[in-house]
Amino acid sequence: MVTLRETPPGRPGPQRVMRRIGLWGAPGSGKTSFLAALNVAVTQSRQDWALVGVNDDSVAFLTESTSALTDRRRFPRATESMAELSWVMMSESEVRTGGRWRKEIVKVPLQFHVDLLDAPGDNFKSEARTDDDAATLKDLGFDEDESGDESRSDTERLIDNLAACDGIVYLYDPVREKEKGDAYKYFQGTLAQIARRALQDRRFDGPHLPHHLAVCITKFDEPRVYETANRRGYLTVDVDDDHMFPRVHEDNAEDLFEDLCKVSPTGSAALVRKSIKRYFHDSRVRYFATSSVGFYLGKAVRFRAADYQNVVPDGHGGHKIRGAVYPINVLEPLLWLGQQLAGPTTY
Ligand SMILES: Nc1nc2c(ncn2[C@@H]2O[C@H](COP(=O)(O)OP(=O)(O)OP(=O)(O)O)[C@@H](O)[C@H]2O)c(=O)[nH]1
Ligand SMILES: [Mg+2]
Repeated sequence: MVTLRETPPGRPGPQRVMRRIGLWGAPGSGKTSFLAALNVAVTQSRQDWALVGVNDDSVAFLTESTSALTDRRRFPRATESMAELSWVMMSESEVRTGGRWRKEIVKVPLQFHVDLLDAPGDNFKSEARTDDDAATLKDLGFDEDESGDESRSDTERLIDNLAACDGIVYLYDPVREKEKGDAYKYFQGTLAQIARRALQDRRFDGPHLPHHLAVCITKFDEPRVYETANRRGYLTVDVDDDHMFPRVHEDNAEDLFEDLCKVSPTGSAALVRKSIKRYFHDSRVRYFATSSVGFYLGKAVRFRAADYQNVVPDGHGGHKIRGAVYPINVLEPLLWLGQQLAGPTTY
């Protein structure tokens, strides 16, 4: 475990948020790249965050995947087996203390745990279920989907873990959706299983699941995604960003998701959107346009719309990263979830 800085006597102790955050997304949607970019995003952040692995495997993942992205400029390989990662994100938060007459603002350490499983996306595919499961799912209004159950135990562990989380990062890959139109296949089965577990544990909040959901539209740097956001007028620039990288304002990210749903050849993305609306409380969902690698800068100081593509074909059927990596909205979804789950900060 991580040792925390001692808080002076009489001062509020560290705010420990021991909440769990899960990761969900179809194969190739960018889950491992997102995690690999997190360390870079933390380092580049203007806020003082530190990301620390709590066991050897988690430290090794941080070191190796970050160096693959930044030094070798390679994406991680497709995930073949499930990896358990456990990190602590640490910063400081300002807290108001004191009684009615004497108020003081002090800085206290803030930390939250990110425990997650990085699994091959295939585990999220809809699966055949037992008769009991089928009956419960039917009661909840879900349709069944027939497919194999080879990796049942890994899948069960993954879904149990996701269901027990307080916050979930769901990665939606608009590029895959445009080509394969199968987002719902990797969404509905998992959602049904999470719902079943929430029902068993009496965690439903009215008609809604109790989880907070950060929906990340991945590969925002990809021309088809970037140009859609540009055409719709969703782009904005953070005034504090020296490189002036475009972003989608958080008020428009949901609109971008909706627009991208319309180009799905199967209409599958629209079903994902409907399910999110139906099963998650509006106030617990936020959309982000995310890129793990960001835009190409080269030797320029500022973003150039004429030459922004940071991911190009490697000549062997894969992709390589052209220049330095500037993750966009990788840290932010986790911070948003961390803040939602932390509760009020006033003592
Ligand atoms: N343009 C762009 N492509 C990305 C980005 N992130 C991932 N990719 C592409 O998507 C591919 C798959 O990314 P992964 O991170 O392996 O996806 P995954 O969800 O972990 O995939 P599985 O482990 O197979 O389930 C990468 O090899 C890249 O080609 C991104 O931020 N921008
Ligand atoms: Mg992976």
